[in-house]
Amino acid sequence: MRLFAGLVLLICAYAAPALAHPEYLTYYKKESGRAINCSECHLNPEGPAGIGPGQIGSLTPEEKKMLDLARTAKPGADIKNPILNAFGNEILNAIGHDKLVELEQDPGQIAKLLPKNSDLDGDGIPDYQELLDGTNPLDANDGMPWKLFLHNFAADWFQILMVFLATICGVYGLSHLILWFSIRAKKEL
Ligand SMILES: [Ca+2]
Repeated sequence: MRLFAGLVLLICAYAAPALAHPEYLTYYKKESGRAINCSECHLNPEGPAGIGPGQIGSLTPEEKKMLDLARTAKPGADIKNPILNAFGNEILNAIGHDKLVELEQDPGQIAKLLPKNSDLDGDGIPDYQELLDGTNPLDANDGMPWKLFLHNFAADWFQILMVFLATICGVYGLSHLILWFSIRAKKEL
């Protein structure tokens, strides 16, 4: 009987995704209107609890020590939490563990406390803005389309200008070539 109860508890523990801070997810889902999940900050999209890759149950003893250390992180620290991705660690090190937990009551403050010029995926959209937009700050192809367009246009304006001029010249030359053939054909008639 005791074994059966233990099995039920184990199954319940891993049956549903256990979210570390559902308040954050709920807030930024509502703020952005996008279906973001735990992979915004965690290595595993199902959250930290479980035995899958990047979840607490699969950590090595060394990684468990890193996790304990991460739970003492102060603002400005340089600590790597083994269950967080690069963006999650950026948040942790910018805000500190205690303040982060405290902000469960006010998740909107997280984006305000992040560095304004950090852009981990280099797509031109700052990480804090990607959090507000509900896009992935670690995927340069995932961003609000018009923001990505403006960034790419700013980065590649010279090439775009050259292509535009080449197209104009090509169309101009082709139209005059057709005109020349047309005049010549009329003369031969
Ligand atoms: Ca970005």
